[in-house]
Amino acid sequence: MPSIVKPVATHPSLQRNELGFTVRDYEGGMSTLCAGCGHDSITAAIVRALWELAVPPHMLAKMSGIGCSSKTPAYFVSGAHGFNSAHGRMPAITSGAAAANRTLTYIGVSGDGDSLSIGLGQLCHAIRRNVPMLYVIENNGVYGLTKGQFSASADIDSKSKRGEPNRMAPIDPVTLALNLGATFVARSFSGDKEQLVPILKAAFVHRGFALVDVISPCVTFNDHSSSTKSYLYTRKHKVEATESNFVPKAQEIVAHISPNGHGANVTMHDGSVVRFTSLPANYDPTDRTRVMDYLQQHTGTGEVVTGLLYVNPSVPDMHEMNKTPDIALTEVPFEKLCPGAEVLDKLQEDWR
Ligand SMILES: Cc1ncc(C[n+]2csc(CCOP(=O)(O)OP(=O)(O)O)c2C)c(N)n1
Ligand code: SF4
Ligand SMILES: [Mg+2]
Repeated sequence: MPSIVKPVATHPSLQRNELGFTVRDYEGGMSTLCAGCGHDSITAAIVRALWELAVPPHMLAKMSGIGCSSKTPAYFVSGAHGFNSAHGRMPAITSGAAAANRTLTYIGVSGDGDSLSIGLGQLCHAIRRNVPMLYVIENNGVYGLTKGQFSASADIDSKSKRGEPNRMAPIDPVTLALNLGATFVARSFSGDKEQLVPILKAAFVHRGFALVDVISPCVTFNDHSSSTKSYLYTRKHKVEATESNFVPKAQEIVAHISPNGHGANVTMHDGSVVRFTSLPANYDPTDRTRVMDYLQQHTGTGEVVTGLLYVNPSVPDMHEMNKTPDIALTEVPFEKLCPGAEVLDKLQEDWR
């Protein structure tokens, strides 16, 4: 229990969403992270996105592994379900929870260490299965919680706080996800809430697995002048490849003209729309090959390519692939869950 607790009183002038909740209803406990940590800005963006989407707090499940980043779910939506799993095991726990209850909205918050080192296999299989969840990587290039060792996302020649250069090639979660067939892939920056909130909203409603890699500087161990995951470096080298906003299904979509004359609308499975207001020439956010070509051209340039980079709302998710019941297992009548020895014998016979 943190020593400082947020006051429960809410200012009467605070705006309410369609469920009658204020943004305060989507907050969590007081953060115990270092002041200025990028992870806390991501928390604020998650709170905003959930409030704007009017997700009922009790219908949200917050999942995480181990790391400073994995502490994040404690800091938003106190009224949600939550499971803080073992290091790198959040995807398996989320897959199981979603299989048992598909009616909840799932968000997993992980770190670059949690996701790209110990949990790399878990992440890959959650992508392959198209587990219906928003998967946020709070990417700072280090293991913050264990005092700043390089993680697998550290760039070649990026230096540690003590001045040692990293020699190993990084694993880029965005290209990894695209290679594995991910159906929603985005990258953003903790310092850009304006870009991050609409991306998170689209990711929440996406059918299947939505990966959002967020550069999130670690002020204590990796925010110095020779780091490529610092605030300064990211601000200087951030390139907004795609600009998009999120239009909920009830709202009218008005025509738009992008600055470079190139935009697109992508209708999500629930009827809401991602409106791309600016895209690079010849870029199609629904064409995996073109997106991968674009990223390949920008690899090794030092640029940090951001935006909702790829989306395909038409691929079946884990539930459709496995024909899971529409209701939570707890709601399935006992006779159906346990149909008796005769029915099970017949089932086995059919498989012989
Ligand atoms: C099985 C296991 N191995 C190692 C650790 C030690 N450990 C705790 S957090 C962590 C890495 C965290 O890095 P990251 O996921 O990037 O999170 P950050 O703290 O940077 O947000 C490690 C190696 C552990 N807790 N459990
Ligand atoms: S050590 Fe780094 S990642 Fe962890 S809370 Fe502090 S600034 Fe954030
Ligand atoms: Mg980290």
